[in-house]
Parts: sequence; structure tokens; C-alpha cells
Amino acid sequence: MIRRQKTLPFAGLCVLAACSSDDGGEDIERLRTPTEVVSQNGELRTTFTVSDATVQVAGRSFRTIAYNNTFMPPLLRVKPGDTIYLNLNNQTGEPTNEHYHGLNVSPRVNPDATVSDNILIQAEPGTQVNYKIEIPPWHRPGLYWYHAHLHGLAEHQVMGGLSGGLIVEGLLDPFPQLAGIEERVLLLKDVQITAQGTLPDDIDPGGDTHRTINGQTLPTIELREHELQLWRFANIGADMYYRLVFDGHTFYELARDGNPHTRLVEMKEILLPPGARSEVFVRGGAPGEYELRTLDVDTGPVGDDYKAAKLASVVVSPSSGRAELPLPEELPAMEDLRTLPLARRRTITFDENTNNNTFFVDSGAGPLQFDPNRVDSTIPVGTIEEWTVNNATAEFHVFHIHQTDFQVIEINGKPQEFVGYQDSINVPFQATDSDPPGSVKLLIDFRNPDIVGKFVYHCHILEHEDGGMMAIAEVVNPAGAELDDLGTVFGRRDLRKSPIPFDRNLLTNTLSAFQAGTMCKTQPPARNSGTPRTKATTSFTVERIGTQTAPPKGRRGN
Ligand SMILES: [Cu+2]
Repeated sequence: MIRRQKTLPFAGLCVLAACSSDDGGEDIERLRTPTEVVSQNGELRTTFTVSDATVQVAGRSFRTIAYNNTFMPPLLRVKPGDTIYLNLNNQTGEPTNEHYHGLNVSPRVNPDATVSDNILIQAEPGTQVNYKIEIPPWHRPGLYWYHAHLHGLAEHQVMGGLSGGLIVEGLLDPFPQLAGIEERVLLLKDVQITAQGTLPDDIDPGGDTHRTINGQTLPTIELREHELQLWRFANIGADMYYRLVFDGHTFYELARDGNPHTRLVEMKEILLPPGARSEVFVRGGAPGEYELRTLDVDTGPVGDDYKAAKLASVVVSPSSGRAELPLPEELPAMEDLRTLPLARRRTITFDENTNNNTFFVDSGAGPLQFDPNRVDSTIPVGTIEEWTVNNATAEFHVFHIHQTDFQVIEINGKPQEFVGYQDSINVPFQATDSDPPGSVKLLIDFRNPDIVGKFVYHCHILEHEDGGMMAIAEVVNPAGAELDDLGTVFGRRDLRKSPIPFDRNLLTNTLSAFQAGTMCKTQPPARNSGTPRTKATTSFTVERIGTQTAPPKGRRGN
């Protein structure tokens, strides 16, 4: 179903025609909401065909791979309790897959051979994967996103366009007095385009880029004096940071990463690392034209310098004369995880070798590059854990964990007030070799039984993730300790509630797909050696599900 496009009448946009874009965009245009696909009767059904495509970005032709031939694919809208049936049909010459970023859902393969939010499965060229994502009825409302998450190709595929928005409805339900206020989805997606109209072979995250909102360059956003609007920002690009400001205005953040806050957080600027979302109220100031901008972000001595840039014009028109809607004073309570028993403390360290651009996570067994066949952290379901995430490098990294959320309790040793949860956090860099590493302390919630299985935590700067800065978490069910690998993949709960007969062949094929593949050689970081800026080499041998492939392998030890 395609939703209506809501626009405010506004005369005078033509006077803005003097605005020019150093990105090459020429047309002044209103911000558009992406095409929407909305769930019906508890189900959202759609097909994404991934194919070679020529799309228009910033007034240029860009040859890339895209979902359904569009740089900005549909915004998916679901309600808590809904099921997403997404058929990913891969018509390109390279493998791909789909991650449903931020959703608290199963990471497994379903008993009917559909796939839940499992990034260890991929669609080979010419094949498809049928995703079935069951969103629990208690799921927190907010802005999420989906994107390709194939180790070694994630940066290229996401920057090329394989990312879009996803909303779990209900964020404003606690505030009936705000029903019907204007809601703007602002999906920030940057892309580098060569003179030949393609992505660079070797993306330098700090290279010249086109910044778009909902795929548009320098759109115009309309707002009235005193009007309250909900702006929903998501950074759905590959590597870039944003530091958002709206000149002359204040943001009142009510949710982060799809997690409602316990109180509004007043902000003049929003730091939005790759993958993060921020949902804010804004109120129109005096009539006039303003800029929505991103400020300069320097990610550290060996990092990238993202230059300040205008992202949109905001035109505030005179008040409609209607009564001003007050900001909500009370937000629903959330559980402060500090009040719960702690099962375990861990230290996770991000490390890197800047000489050959290789990236590592130390989960307690030394600095290692990603290996899909190794479990780096085993976690009993039903627990809260405290993770100290260290950054032993001279640039920012972004800690993100799949399937769940966390509470940030300290940043560089400084206690943090509890205002809600998030799924991504910037980890400060180590200032000098003699300083302690940059550090964040998190309480991570592993209580949801739906998340039993294997999933990943990683740096969400996708260059770093592709270069090895990712690790596997396995949430296990101690009561199911006798389960073999099949049970671990599928989860005892699902086997019990499965409405279809147990199919051993299906399970075996899926398991072999799950186990196959040596994606990254594990090697320790060798500082000050190697050649500069060489991509980690990667091969892909994980098979799609549903085909007869390699014989099933035996049980692995952890
Ligand atoms: Cu990183």
C-alpha cells in the first residue's frame, strides 16, 4: 500500500531558487517522504529485487546496485506484533543479504526455512532469501532501518544504495494531544560518485561525497511559526558521521535508536554516528528561511574529517493562528537496568592496524578479525551484562549490537544519566599512546528469549566492519544445553511452536549454509607494518539456504 504524501501549501519557494548546491543539485524541491509499504492485518509483504540500476542522485546518473531500481527504497511501516515477509531477490552478480537494524527479533533461521534477522545467511547471485521477521507485541516504537550486511561488501552495498527506513508505529501514542502533528522522516544517505558515474572501487570514507535526505539533494522543509513537528533522523549511510544543527532552533529528542526516552532531551546539535537514529520535536521560530546543517566532524588523528555542509532549507511561514501545542512534560517510564542483578562483566576492545587498514575486536581472546565460525562471546539468555567497550585506536568507532539494546552508564569514566536505551554508541578515541583507551560502559539486555542464537556486534563504520571489526555473540538457553548445533540454530522454542513438521533435510541444508565459509583469516594486528590502505581480502562461500550444497559438517567446539 502506498501512503499519501502530505504537503503544506506554501507560496514563495521560487524565491529560494538562488540556493545553489555544491553537490550539483539544481532543482529546489520540497522534502518528500519515501514511498511507503505499510503492514495490513498484521503482515507486511513485499519483494525487494536487487539489481544493477542507473539511478539519479544529486542530478547525476549513478550506476549502482539498488533495491527495485531506486536509490531510496520504500519506508516500511509496521506495528508491534506484526510480521514482515520480505522476499530478497538477488539479480546482481554479487551476494547480498538484509539486516533489520535495531529490531529485537530472532537471529535464527525459522523452522519453515524462512530467515529471521540473520546476517550469516546470504542470497547468492540469481537466488532469493525469504525473510520472515516476527516483531514481538511489546516491541518499542520508533525509527529503525534495514540494509545489506554482508561482511566484506557492506560498505560498498550500503553506500551504493542498499539501505532504507523502517518504522515501528506508536511513538506518539502516549501523547494523544499531539495526534496529527506533522511527521517528517529524514533518512540521511551519503554517496561518493566517480567521474565515470560509479562508486569508487576503494572508498575513502573521508572522500568527496553527495549528501542526500530521502535521496534528495538540498530539499526544502516547511514549518509554521510555533508549529510542533516530529522529525525522525536516521543515518543510513556507510561511514559518515553527522552533527546536526537547525539554525535558530532547538531539538527536543524523545527517542534514540528506536527507544523512547524517559524525558525529553534538549539539544542544540545531534551527533549521529553511522547507523544511529534520533527522533526529535522541533518548533517553528520566527518566519524566515533557515538551514538544517551538519557541522564539521573530525573522527580523530587517524580518522576522517567530515566537512560541514548544508543539508536542507527550512522555510518557516507565519503562524496559522492555532493554539500552540505544548511539548509533552511526562514521557512513559523505562526500566533502569542498573536496578537489575548483573550476571557478568566483559571488556571488549576495538583495535586496528592503520598501515594496512585491518580492524580487530578483542573479546577476551586477543585482537581478532571477524570469523563467522568462531563464537566470541557466549551469553546465557535472561541476563543483563555490563560491557566495557574500549577504543585503543586514534579514531572513533561505533559500537553496535544486533537483536537488543543497551543502556550507556559511563563514557570515559563519566557516569551517564539514564534517559533510555540505544543500539549504537560512539566510542571516543584514545587521545595519545600514554592515555587510557577511549571507553564506554554499557548494560546490555539479553533477557528477550526470542534472541537465542548467533548474531554480531561490530563497529558500524562499515569500512571497519568489512575490515574485520565484528564478532559473534551467541545467546544460549541453559535449559536447552542438550541441544546440538541444529537446536542452537533454530532454538528450542521455535521447534516446539512450529506449525509445520520437522524437516531434517531442510535443517541440514540450512545448517551447512550456516557453517560454511571462511570469510576472514584471523590475524593479530601488526602495528607499523604492511602497506598502507589495503582492503582486507575476503571470499564468500556461504551458501544460500534451500539448495543442496556441501555435506553437513560436524559439531563445532567453541
Ligand atoms: Cu570503527
